[in-house]
Amino acid sequence: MMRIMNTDEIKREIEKWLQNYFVDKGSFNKKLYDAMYYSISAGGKRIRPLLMLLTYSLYDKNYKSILPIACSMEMIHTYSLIHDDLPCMDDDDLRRGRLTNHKVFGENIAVLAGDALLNEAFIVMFDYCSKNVSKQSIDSCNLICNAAGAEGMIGGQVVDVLSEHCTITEEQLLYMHNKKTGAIIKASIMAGAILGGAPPKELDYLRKFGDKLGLAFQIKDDILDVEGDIEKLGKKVNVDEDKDKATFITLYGIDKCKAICSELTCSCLEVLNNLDGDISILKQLTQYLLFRQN
Ligand code: GRG
Repeated sequence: MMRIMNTDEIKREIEKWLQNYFVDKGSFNKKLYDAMYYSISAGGKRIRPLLMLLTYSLYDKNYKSILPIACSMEMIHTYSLIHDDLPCMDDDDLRRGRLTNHKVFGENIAVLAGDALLNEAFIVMFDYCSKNVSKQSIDSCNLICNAAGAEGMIGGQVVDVLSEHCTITEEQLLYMHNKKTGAIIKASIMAGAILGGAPPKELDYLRKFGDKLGLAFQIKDDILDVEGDIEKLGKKVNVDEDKDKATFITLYGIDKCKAICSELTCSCLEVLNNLDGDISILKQLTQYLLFRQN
């Protein structure tokens, strides 16, 4: 009998992999691992690894074989959160329901913990590639590295930093969010599909899905910053307004943002309908992201 997968089961595997990875790490540098593990074990929705594993599962049910790559994505994401919270960036003291990394470990260790998580992600990816030598593994890791870099997440973050207290165009705002948030989400989806051996036509559909989902995710993030609950979010609200940041809310207003977010979600579901595999869990996750409270 075929076992039915669900997101809770996959999330448990992600948590287990991450926990095992950090067991008994470090000596004189142990504080660094403590700081890395503090932020990575603080929870979080694990959307990026989940998306990667679910997309992979469309083509190969043995999703556990790519857990290292999926978890390296979570390492990259967590590094970006640690750095984003630093005093020189957003200067936040609450993240994932806990004090931010620098509030607990100090700014110097927090910077290094972020750096080390990014490096650790590269180590995990290289290790996977050397054990699974194939064009798919190299292409997917290459894609992830690009999505995290100057033409991806960091590129978007730069526009975010430079646009504080400024008026920016719709084009700049879209660039900022497509890169800062969208690039890593899309790369998770595409890397999963490439590793699973998706045919080119399906890769095209998943690229479209990734673009739309990344944008919907960021607009929802902007909505939650205005209407969310600090307890559920595990981070401060009204941060964008306090920091005088350009967001989708400042550009379109909250009602239009909600409408765009719903339209994008519908469009994501339509794109998924073109795929041959069992898209039911991917659809559930897409809808959950629209209605999420955190
Ligand atoms: C390199 C100095 C330096 C800084 C990098 C790139 C960067 C800092 C920050 C950008 C990352 C960022 C905060 C993007 C916004 C994306 C976003 C909506 C993050 C929250 O993601 P969720 O909701 O969080 O998935 P959880 O906690 O659930 O994982």
